[in-house]
Amino acid sequence: MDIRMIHFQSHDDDRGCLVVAETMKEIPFDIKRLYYIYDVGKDKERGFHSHKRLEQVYIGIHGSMKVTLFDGKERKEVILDNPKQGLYIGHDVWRTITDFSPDAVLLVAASEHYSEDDYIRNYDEFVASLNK
Ligand code: T46
Repeated sequence: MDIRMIHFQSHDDDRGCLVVAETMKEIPFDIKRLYYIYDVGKDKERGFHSHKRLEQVYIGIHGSMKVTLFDGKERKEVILDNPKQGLYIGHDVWRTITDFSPDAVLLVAASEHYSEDDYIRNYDEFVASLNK
């Protein structure tokens, strides 16, 4: 599965923590878009789609959330609860994000501008796309 955890550089001292993620270093693509998700209600779920070309890095800036990933062969669950780490997700991975804590903030760095054409939002279509 084309996912991996990225460990960011952190400069911690008695003033707090400063975390750095540089494009083409820790983030393995040129960032074209940033967005963030917060204030997710109890038991609400997000995602339920794959992307045809888009690569992303998810950073659990605050609180915690669970990311469930499936590439047609294996299924993985990752808890994001450390702002010093990012989860890289390549294309063709079905993802759902659940179990947001009330204070959760999910920051996403994306390799492409927003395009609805890049989404596969139907699970059967996703499975069919893997066999092409
Ligand atoms: C992902 C997870 C973590 C835009 O207009 N521009 C954007 O850049 C994005 C990401 C979304 N939108 C619009 C499209 C929908 O009308 O915002 C609305 C909500 O988007 P969506 O239902 O796709 O939200 P999530 O949380 O299910 O998924 C989003 C991203 O789409 C997805 O790539 O990995 O956040």
